[in-house]
Amino acid sequence: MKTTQLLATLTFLHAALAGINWDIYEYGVVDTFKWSRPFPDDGTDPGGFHVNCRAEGTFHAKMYKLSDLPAEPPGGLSPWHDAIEDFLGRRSFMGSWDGVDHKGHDREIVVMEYADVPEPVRDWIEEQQRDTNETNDSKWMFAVFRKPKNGTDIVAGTVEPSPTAEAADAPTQQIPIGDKIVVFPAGAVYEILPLWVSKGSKCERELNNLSKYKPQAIDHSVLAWVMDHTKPKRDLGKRDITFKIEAMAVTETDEGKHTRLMWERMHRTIRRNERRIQREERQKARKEIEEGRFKDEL
Ligand SMILES: *[C@@H]1O[C@H](CO)[C@@H](O)[C@H](O)[C@H]1NC(C)=O
Ligand SMILES: *[C@@H]1O[C@H](CO)[C@@H](O)[C@H](O)[C@H]1NC(C)=O
Ligand SMILES: *[C@@H]1O[C@H](CO)[C@@H](O)[C@H](O)[C@H]1NC(C)=O
Ligand SMILES: CC(=O)N[C@H]1CO[C@H](CO)[C@@H](O)[C@@H]1O
Repeated sequence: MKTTQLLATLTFLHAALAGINWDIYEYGVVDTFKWSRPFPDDGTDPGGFHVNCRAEGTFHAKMYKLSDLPAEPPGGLSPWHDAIEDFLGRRSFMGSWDGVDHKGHDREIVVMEYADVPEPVRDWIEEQQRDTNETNDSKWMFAVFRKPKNGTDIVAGTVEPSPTAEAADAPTQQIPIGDKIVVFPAGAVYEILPLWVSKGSKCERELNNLSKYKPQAIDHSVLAWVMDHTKPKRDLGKRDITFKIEAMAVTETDEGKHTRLMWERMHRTIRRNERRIQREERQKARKEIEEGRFKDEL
């Protein structure tokens, strides 16, 4: 092979492998994680579907391990240590990116400035929080905390959701958005990916409608995936990461529908034939037993 060819092959391999999260194979994935990439990662459309609109966004966050909890910021999360432990302790861990579970104190959590979280996501988080109560808040996977007021201030628990528009005149003490952070296992974002990139896109209404969001393409659905996420440079004491989300609204093409129906018909025919063969084999077996008994009696 010529050097140029070899280089081209290596470049291609590198690009292909760069997209793989090797932690999946090294550490495993939590049982509850059922998501997989619903469209090709090379920018082409999902087969048999027309993409009506695409939206994407890149977000800045910090990624910590649970072993960082007792350490002082910025390397650790000591002001929120007990509050985060309490929050996570009452829920089953949803995994990190791709549902990966690094286990024990190596489990990862994402921390973001609440102001960096898009408005539709904040609305969803607060709706969940209002919806639940003391006895059952396990559905609510995003913990919103206030920032400490000084170097010795300890944050005791999550903040109350901001009042709804109707209740906005209620005399509550509002914490400014810039004084709040949100903490969550990365695996929690997959439930609501389209909300992260809906704002300002051409299909904002569709992306904001979570009942259209599906794990796999069907006609008139919304698909989304975490296309990329960086790792913190922990060896340099850094926790910063970015993650990129892409969402799309799709409709099935006529050709896609035609092909799907053909496959479905073929599968039905194959299943019918399998059942017929099984039936015939059972009959044959019964007949052989009866004939065998007849021979024995002779
Ligand atoms: C709180 O949640 C529990 C358990 O899901 C439920 O039985 C109860 O009715 C809820 N209470 C309120 C006030 O929503
Ligand atoms: C730090 O802030 C907390 C909460 O507001 C307050 O109770 C405490 O007195 C403050 N400590 C100092 C040293 O300013
Ligand atoms: C959301 O999508 C569902 C399913 O397509 C549809 O029935 C519903 O009307 C939509 N809701 C809104 C607010 O557009
Ligand atoms: C006690 C109780 O109602 N637990 C429920 C809390 O919510 C989660 C998720 O919605 C359910 O799985 C639990 O059964």
